[in-house]
Amino acid sequence: MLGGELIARMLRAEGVDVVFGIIDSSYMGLCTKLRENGIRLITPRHEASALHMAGAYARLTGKLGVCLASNGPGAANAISGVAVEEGEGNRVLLITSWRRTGVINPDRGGTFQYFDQPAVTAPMTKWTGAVGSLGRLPEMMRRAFRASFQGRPGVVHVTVPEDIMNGNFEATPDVLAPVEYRRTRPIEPSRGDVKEAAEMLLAAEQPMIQAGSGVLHAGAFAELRAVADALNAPVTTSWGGRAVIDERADVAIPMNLAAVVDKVRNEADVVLALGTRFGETDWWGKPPYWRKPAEQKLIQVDIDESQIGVNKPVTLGVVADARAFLAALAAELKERGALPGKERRRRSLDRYVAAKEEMRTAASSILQTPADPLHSAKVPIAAQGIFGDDAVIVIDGGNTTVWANSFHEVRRPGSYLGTSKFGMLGAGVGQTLGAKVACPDRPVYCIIGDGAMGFHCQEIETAVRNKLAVVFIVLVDKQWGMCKFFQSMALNPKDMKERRSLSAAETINTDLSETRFDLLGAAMGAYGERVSRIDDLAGALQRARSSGICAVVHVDVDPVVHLWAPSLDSFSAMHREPSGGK
Ligand SMILES: Cc1ncc(C[n+]2csc(CCOP(=O)(O)OP(=O)(O)O)c2C)c(N)n1
Ligand SMILES: [Mg+2]
Repeated sequence: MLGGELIARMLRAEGVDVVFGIIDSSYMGLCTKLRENGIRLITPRHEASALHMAGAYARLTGKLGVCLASNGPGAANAISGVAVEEGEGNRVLLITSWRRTGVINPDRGGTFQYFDQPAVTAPMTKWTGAVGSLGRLPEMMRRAFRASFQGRPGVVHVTVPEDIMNGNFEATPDVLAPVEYRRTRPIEPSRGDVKEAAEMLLAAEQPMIQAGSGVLHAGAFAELRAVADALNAPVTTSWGGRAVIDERADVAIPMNLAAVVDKVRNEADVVLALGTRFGETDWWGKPPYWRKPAEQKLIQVDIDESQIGVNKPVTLGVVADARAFLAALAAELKERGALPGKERRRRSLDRYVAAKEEMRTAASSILQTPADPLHSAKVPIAAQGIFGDDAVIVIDGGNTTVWANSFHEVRRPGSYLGTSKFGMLGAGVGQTLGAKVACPDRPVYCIIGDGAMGFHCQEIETAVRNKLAVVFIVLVDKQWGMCKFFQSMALNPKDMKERRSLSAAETINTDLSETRFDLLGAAMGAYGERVSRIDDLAGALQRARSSGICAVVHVDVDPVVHLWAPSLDSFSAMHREPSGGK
């Protein structure tokens, strides 16, 4: 058996049915054995896209996202994807080939297509392993799988020299079942932890839930709703955890309604945090965005013990899978029958519902603008109308992301992707393709800035070739909009506020020339349309959707209005240390 063939069989045993990567002779032993092991190979045009495709696929399916990159250049191109997918916390396994064992580690001197791949990725990944001999290949792959399913999801990298990848085992090694080498059941909480949490939440004056990506990875949507509804507890989310709840629910406090989010976090005396780190986008869990730790108890549930109490002191730290914990807590609450204080908590919830309504009404006043030029806020609304609530939306770009986040409403859990921890321009293109592979029967569309689209627009061809009928909606303001806004405010705030925009000559390299993304798409075999008027938008999106192939809709937005995206001041404040009391 070839080394690569063993890898293919081990992938199959792990339930892998798709791999993203660009072919190369250095891992022929693997690529030639994928099909007979029931594994589809989807080939992008850039290795970073392979990582983003695998990451999106993993996030939406709960399975392992596997990708390949070849020794030297392929691995080098994969690096940005490694950084992003690790940062976002997606369960990605990267397999790279490496040059033959005789000339590497260290470089013999002038080795072709060589760099120290594992040394580069080791500090960027959950685990990196370099296979040193054919005999240890099975063990190293098992280590990689074990690491992939341990703790917070992220990137695992295993590099396999070409002579091992394409070399022959003398005796055929056994392919074990996952249960024989790693934990395959979710980590259950102890009964004591669940009881204590229930008591703390029921004794609370005002409990709340903070949900992160951990809820998403655990697929704990129904359990989250059951607990939130039973307690009448409002649910705020991390940016990455946005898609855990239907935002129309009374208990849901959407992240784009920042003033209500702050209010809830300041009023709660007990917080139940699930699979979330209180990172920078959650203001490190600190005042004035959260109530003072001395007045706010925290129950933190995480699958990864090293995350407990890192940014915010805990009252009760629980190592458990979010779904297992929520299911046990829901059962515990049900067992207790009529819950004390539920009516009182309902009255608080009513106040939050009213505050949400007020903010939404204020935000929608922005839409009472003339039809031309086209207002960026209207694009996500029109798109949601055409693609429906079951679609997967991918959001990418600078201000484009802010506009889309502000005016899209998540109505079905697990329907939203972005790079909330990295803000990686262009990653959305690969994510969109990965999402369609994961959810072939759901519409998948991406709202993306013209700057962002430029990073990976070659993947339109990948979508066409692989018959992935996704729709890219490119917001064309002919600028690095978000950078232009912040730069203009820094260089000349007075004129910027008066004239609402500075010219190219007054700013530093923030303007782009026009790219006709509709024609670019058409050149690669996609359906393309250009829209400049709001009245034409819905029709164009509908035609793009029904084209049945990958489509690119170029949308000319008002470049001045586009600069003034909502809440940019709070985005800017987020980069500084919050300065509240203890
Ligand atoms: C890969 C990458 N490079 C640079 C940046 C810094 N950056 C943040 S927003 C932005 C401008 C984005 O322009 P565009 O995609 O056109 O979106 P717009 O703000 O115009 O809506 C840049 C360059 C980044 N986030 N990612
Ligand atoms: Mg732009």
